Amino acid sequence: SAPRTVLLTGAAGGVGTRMRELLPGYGWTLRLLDMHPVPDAPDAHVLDLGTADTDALRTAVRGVAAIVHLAGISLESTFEKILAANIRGTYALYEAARAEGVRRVVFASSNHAVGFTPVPADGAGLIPPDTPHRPDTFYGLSKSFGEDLAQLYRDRHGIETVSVRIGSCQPAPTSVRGLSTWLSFGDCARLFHAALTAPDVGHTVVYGSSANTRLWWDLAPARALGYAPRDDSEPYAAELIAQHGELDTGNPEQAHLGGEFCTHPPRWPH
Ligand code: 15L
Repeated sequence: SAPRTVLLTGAAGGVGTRMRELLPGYGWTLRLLDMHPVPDAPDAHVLDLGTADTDALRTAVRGVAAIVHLAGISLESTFEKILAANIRGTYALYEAARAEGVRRVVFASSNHAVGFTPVPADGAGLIPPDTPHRPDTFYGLSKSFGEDLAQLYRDRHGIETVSVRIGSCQPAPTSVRGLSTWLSFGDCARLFHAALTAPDVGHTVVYGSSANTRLWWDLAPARALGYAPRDDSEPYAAELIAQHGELDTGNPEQAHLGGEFCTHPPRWPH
């Protein structure tokens, strides 16, 4: 087996594409998986986790030290599509990991697992990872499920997972909400590397953001894994606030961590 080889699922996606560039810089050799062909990666495992046969999936995970699981629908969709891609897909991946003896998963959970949590008032405490699940969509529900699945595989089978409730992993924040939720690509790679290397994580849930001045949730659990974020969205604040106005938690679209996912969720186009 290859101690520094990581299987990256969703390797052709928005976050996966950037992690393909950045994670090798931390010494990881990547094996790639996606339902779509991965550009410039003829060796990628091209399969749909929701429908793949067991043998193909076991072959994809065989011998890796860990899995970074990004694959899935990343916006709201029909329950049936979420069920196949995110719920069955994540189950199938863990089952293959169990069968092949893979010991560590980094799961791309989402703030939308707790999206209906109210934005903390000024001076109130930051939201901790053990706040109750309050999914804001079927998409968020699939992330709540993934976190519970990770706990099950930890307790029954000893597979360790860091569930990272990613905020908004984009080149730059694009909304006033994003000033609180932004995760730069560089910090995302730093956090995934910490989650891959921290000892004895059991099942640990952390938030995934840069060190934003306007954070809503507690990054201490991520820092405890060794994550040292370098970015802060604050330099984008003046322009975004001039354009859109200050955050207004009296507006239902801005009242909860999940933002517009709570009122009119963006939908998966495919
Ligand atoms: C997510 O979970 C989505 O995958 C992403 O597209 C963003 O919308 C992000 O959350 C967010 O909350 O900004």
